[in-house]
Amino acid sequence: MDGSAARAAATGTTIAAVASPPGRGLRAVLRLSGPDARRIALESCTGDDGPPRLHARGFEEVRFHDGRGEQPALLLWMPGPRSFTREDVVELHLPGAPSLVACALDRVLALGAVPARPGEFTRRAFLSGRLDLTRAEGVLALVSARSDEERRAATALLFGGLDERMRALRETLDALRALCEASLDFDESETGHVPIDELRAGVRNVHAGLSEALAWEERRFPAPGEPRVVLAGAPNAGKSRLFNRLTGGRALVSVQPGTTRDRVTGTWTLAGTPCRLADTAGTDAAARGPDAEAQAHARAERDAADLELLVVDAVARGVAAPGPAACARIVVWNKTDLAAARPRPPAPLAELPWVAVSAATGAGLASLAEEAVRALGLGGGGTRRAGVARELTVRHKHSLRAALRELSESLAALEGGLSLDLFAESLRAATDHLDCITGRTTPEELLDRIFAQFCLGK
Ligand SMILES: Nc1nc2c(ncn2[C@@H]2O[C@H](COP(=O)(O)OP(=O)(O)OP(=O)(O)O)[C@@H](O)[C@H]2O)c(=O)[nH]1
Ligand SMILES: [Mg+2]
Repeated sequence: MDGSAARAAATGTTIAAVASPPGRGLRAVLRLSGPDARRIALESCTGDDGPPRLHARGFEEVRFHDGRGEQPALLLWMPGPRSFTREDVVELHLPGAPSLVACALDRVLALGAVPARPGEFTRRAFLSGRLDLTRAEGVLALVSARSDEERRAATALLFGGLDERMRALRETLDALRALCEASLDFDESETGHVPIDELRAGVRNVHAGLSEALAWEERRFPAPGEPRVVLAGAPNAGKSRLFNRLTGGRALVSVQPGTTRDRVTGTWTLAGTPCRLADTAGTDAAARGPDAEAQAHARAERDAADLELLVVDAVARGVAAPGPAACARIVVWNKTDLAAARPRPPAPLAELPWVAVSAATGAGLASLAEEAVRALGLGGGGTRRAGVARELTVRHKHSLRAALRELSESLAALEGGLSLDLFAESLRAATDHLDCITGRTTPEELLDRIFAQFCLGK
């Protein structure tokens, strides 16, 4: 068990949450972790002939009693310490009807479980030493990944690419510090040997290892590119005319719905930051053939975007409620120069941030830019609403660079006659930077911030 295990607090509570996405589905997963998980399973479920067997060999068919009736369920029993959290874990796979799932959750809470906070299962895995912080971040990055690139970057973390490197380097640093401290106890006249060369060579090795880890991290997640903004909305809403206004581009504009097929990209500069703006085909669920392909391209653009501008025609009737967005979204209430335009969007849209504009006259575009700057966090202060993955890599690189700086400075100081005890101190400081990456000494507020980004049930 490593150092993070030492941080494990005996939580005592048993947490419960629905671990499957909200809404209807074939199955919903209710997850419990903690000392009462077993008792709650025994009290809420029955098997063929009496209580469930809890055999830890895969799914067991049971009936779950939610207090009002019973539901067929599959029960998965994962006793600690071999479970994800190292606590007793129970998963109940239930029919994916939201009302049944809500009843089931109520029932386990009534039996003594407490609602899990977002990311609390993973946090318990981290606190019990099951995962270091970088692997826990891998879980987070994987569930929030929006592109193949982000998925690959997340699995590299989850499989321990950074954790293993940090572990090996930390061990070497510990050994070097021990050598320093042992040398302090003997003076040169007694032993005839202060292993300066050995220390120097060892620290150079760690320095090289850290540089390799930084290069790995840079390869894993290349420097964040420019913010990506996508124009989306129904055919004919005015996306291409707006695109041309914002980028000075020449996308085809026509009264004919379905004009844009291939995505077109250009640069929209916001608060001095060049952003990649993409114009896409108008959303059409009924599209077939090449149009269906254009829809797939548009979807991929939306999935990889940091901000979606949902362009809506202020004259058109029967505006559809928007589906879920993968990123921040602003409603662009367009064509407000026309006499028939309604002044504001109807209910479901007006709940989102919205701006009234005219792509024809340019009215409202300054407000749109302000709103976009805010949504992307470009105005200073705010963090960009870009993928979680980008934020994590910034954290890793910051600590790796700090450790590298510490070692370079201490090597230089050693040449200048730095005492061994001060040298040992600076090795300690470099170790602290590594521990901040893996979570041994990560401040509690930072852990809170990281785990708060998880979704419920993870
Ligand atoms: N009056 C007025 N007309 C506009 C405005 N924006 C777009 N239009 C017109 O609306 C029609 C459709 O505009 P496009 O920009 O091609 O619309 P689109 O959303 O790109 O359409 P698709 O590519 O078919 O999805 C064109 O005739 C535009 O000139 C506006 O703000 N005011
Ligand atoms: Mg268009």
